[in-house]
Parts: sequence; structure tokens; C-alpha cells
Amino acid sequence: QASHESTRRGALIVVEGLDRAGKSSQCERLGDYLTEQGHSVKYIRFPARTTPIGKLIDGYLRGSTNQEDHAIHLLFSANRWEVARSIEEDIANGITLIVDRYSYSGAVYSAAKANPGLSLEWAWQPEIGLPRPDICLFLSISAEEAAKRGGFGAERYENETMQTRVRELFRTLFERQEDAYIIDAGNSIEYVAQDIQAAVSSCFQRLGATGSLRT
Ligand code: DGP
Ligand code: NA
Ligand code: NA
Repeated sequence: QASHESTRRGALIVVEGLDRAGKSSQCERLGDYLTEQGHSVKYIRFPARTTPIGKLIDGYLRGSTNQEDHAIHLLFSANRWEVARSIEEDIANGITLIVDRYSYSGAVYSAAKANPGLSLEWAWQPEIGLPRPDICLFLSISAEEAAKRGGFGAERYENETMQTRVRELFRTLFERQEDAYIIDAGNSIEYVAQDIQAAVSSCFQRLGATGSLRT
């Protein structure tokens, strides 16, 4: 059994969601669950704030610097490209990656801006060719539930107008996408965790060849 397990490729699991949807704790739970099931698991998140590009993004998100909308968009994408090769290597080596935010956040947060209003289509282009997730989970909470979960943090984008647009755009994107699941994250932590586990287990049963993101 051990030798069989060691030759199986890992899965690329992406967890997306609104700010305060409980992404981080659900990623942690999923990691524990998959580890118990015998998988080698690694957790990574975007933006990866410690790389040179990541530091620019971090300053932008905290509001200490400003960036032109197209320019910051391409930096977020470049930040994923910086890590693309190591994602492919890990998966080939049998490591399952749980990725906290990915190209979907990339397209959606930029397209949600009022000015200049980058289109979802334009915003998706620099993502084409990145490693394609085997499954994407979108943790959705209603505006009402978001309001109940306490005040937004100080970072850029954490306001109600922006979050409402982000929610709508995520739905648009996920409805077109194969292997994409919208999870109602307004339920209890336990219930949401079970929903995620069910979706991920079914994904492992039909794990095919790796691929790249397309239009
Ligand atoms: P987080 O560390 O998960 O709270 O994400 C930080 C914020 O950055 C969050 O509001 C979502 C946003 N974000 C994440 N990835 C991207 C991206 O690729 N492009 C843009 N414009 N925003 C992003
Ligand atoms: Na956030
Ligand atoms: Na990102």
C-alpha cells in the first residue's frame, strides 16, 4: 500500500471565498482531515506576501502604497506565476496542496472595482496557463451573515459595496467552471467542514491528468 500511495500524484485544491467566510479555519480542518486519510498535505496562500512582488502587494492591501488598477492586477498574477513551478513539482511528488485563494480571487477582486472596471474576461487572461485546480470551493456567506461576523478589517476591499460585487462575480465565474462548488459557509463550522470533505472526497475519486487554466 505504501509504495502505491507514494506514486500517486497530489491534488490541487483551491479554497476561495469572501473576506470573513472562514476560509483559513476551513483550510486547516481540511488539511487535518486529508492528513488523517493518509495524504501528504501542504497549505499555501495567495497573495504570498513575503516574496519581492508579495511585499508590493502587501503594502497595497494595507493602504500604505497605491497602485494603478491594471498594474496591481498583473502583480497579483505574477505572484502566482512565481510559485507555479513549485506547485507542479509538489503535485508530481504526491503532495496535495490546499491553496487559500487563487486565480478566481485574482479575476474577481479586480473586476469588482468601480473604476476603471476591468472586465472579468480581461482580468482572467494572465491566469491562463497556471496549474489548473482539480477542485475549487467557494465559501459563500450572505451580506447579512457577513455583517454578523463583526467589523471588517482595515485592509483595502473590506467594505460592503466591494464584497457585494465580489460575491456576484464569484458566482458568475463558478457557474461556468467545471469542478467548482459553491459552499454555504453561513452554516456551523462543523457542517461546512463536512460539505467540503464530501466535495473533496469525490474529487479524489476522479483525479485525472494535470492541466493548465484556460479561457
Ligand atoms: P486574504 O489574505 O485572503 O485576506 O486576501 C487579501 C485580500 O486580497 C482579500 O481582500 C482578497 C484580495 N485578493 C486576493 N488575491 C487577489 C488578486 O489576485 N487580485 C486582487 N485584486 N485582489 C486579491
Ligand atoms: Na482579507
Ligand atoms: Na492572490
